[in-house]
Amino acid sequence: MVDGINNHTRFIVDLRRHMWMSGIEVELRRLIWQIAVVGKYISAKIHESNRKLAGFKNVYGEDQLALDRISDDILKNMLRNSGFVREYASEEQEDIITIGQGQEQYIVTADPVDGSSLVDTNLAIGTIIGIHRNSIFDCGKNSMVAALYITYGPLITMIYSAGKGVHEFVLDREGEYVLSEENIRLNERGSIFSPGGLRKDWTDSHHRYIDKLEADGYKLRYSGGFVPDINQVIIKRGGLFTYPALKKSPQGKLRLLFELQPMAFIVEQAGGMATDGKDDILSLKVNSVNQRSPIYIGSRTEVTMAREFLSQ
Ligand code: AFP
Repeated sequence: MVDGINNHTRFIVDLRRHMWMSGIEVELRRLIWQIAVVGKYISAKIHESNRKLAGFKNVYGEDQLALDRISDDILKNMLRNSGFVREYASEEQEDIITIGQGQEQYIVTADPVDGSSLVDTNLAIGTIIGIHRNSIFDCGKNSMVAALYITYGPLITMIYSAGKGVHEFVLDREGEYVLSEENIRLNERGSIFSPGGLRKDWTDSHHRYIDKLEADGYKLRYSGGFVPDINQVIIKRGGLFTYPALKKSPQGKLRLLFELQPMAFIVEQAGGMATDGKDDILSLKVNSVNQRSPIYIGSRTEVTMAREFLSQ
């Protein structure tokens, strides 16, 4: 039971209780909990920024940190103090950095504020986290143990998977993450598509694939924020997000480690698929922190169809 009324008593399953009931091991659930708490601080910083993103100078002409940098610092400091994290890799850092003593179990990857260029428009943005046990310079299948993302929209929501299904929590007015959707499963096929990149830069095979989705009646839903765009595929129980190989950038735009692996982990756990057009995203070996990859992610029907079109 999620949030039911029984004998006039309201039972709420919060994040900590849910992870405990799911049998997630203690250090991992504490780590996920702490990252979820950081989401509250990042959300406060988004409000404080009052939609003025980078600023770099405040009204007094003093240097100011961008939202991305501040959020990265908050996250890094929290992870350093957690005692569970050995290394940290972030979109905001050039390289992977050591933050533990060496015996800690986990390596965390982060895109602290994805879609920050949308802040001024007041569209949803998010935080994306991957949690690895082994070296991140492997494929996600071998190294990942959990992933989560937080969406800062009209509501603040957190979706996580630690390999035991995909679950959504909403941050309530008391500051508690309360379970709202348990064991989310994507349908075999959805009805929305979210295609990145400019049409003129698409390859012919990608063009043909998108034409097919349009002809089949898929509705266009693209905000320019990876987190809300993937989130709607998950919450609507299907559909497709793609940021393809472009003629001038065959690796596309999105980063394997910070954006694609965590979302692929979650979507696969929800019964969907994620591919670069040929191979599964989680089977791609990471060679560098800033590695990019094309992506087709969502329901099985659409992702399988993408593979077929791209192989022609
Ligand atoms: P920003 O973090 O610079 O806003 O980029 C967002 C993003 O990495 C990802 O969230 C979007 O899916 C993608 O870029 C959108 O890219 P386009 O602006 O090329 O559509």
